[in-house]
Amino acid sequence: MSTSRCVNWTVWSTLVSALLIATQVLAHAKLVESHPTDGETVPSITNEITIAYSMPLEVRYSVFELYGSGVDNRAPQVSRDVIELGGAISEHGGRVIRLPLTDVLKPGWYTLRWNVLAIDGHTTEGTLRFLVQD
Ligand SMILES: [Cu+2]
Repeated sequence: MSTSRCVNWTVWSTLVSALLIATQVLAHAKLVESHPTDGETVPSITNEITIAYSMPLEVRYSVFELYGSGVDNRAPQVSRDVIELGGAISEHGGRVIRLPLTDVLKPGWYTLRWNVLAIDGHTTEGTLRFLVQD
């Protein structure tokens, strides 16, 4: 094999590897839809948070935590106060997660932190912030 063919093969295999890695990154579970949406203002009667992902989750190994001061803070800061959630309910084969709230949310900003395991074995995480109006 000539030197140029060797170089071409190296470049080609590097490109293929890069593409495979890119495809795997794209295949991770991503948040595709939610209620509330990030940054949304919602009425206090909201009784659950719903999140849809791009691929099914292993809900038992996924963590959802809701933080909020419960006071009327106007800045979307992350509070240390954890708001109790009911158990996560998985629907549509694990793509849609419903998180029932056990209590009426007081006005103020809330942050949902999620760290989920998808069926492809990869974990992804993110936050969702929303404002409960007076
Ligand atoms: Cu993945």
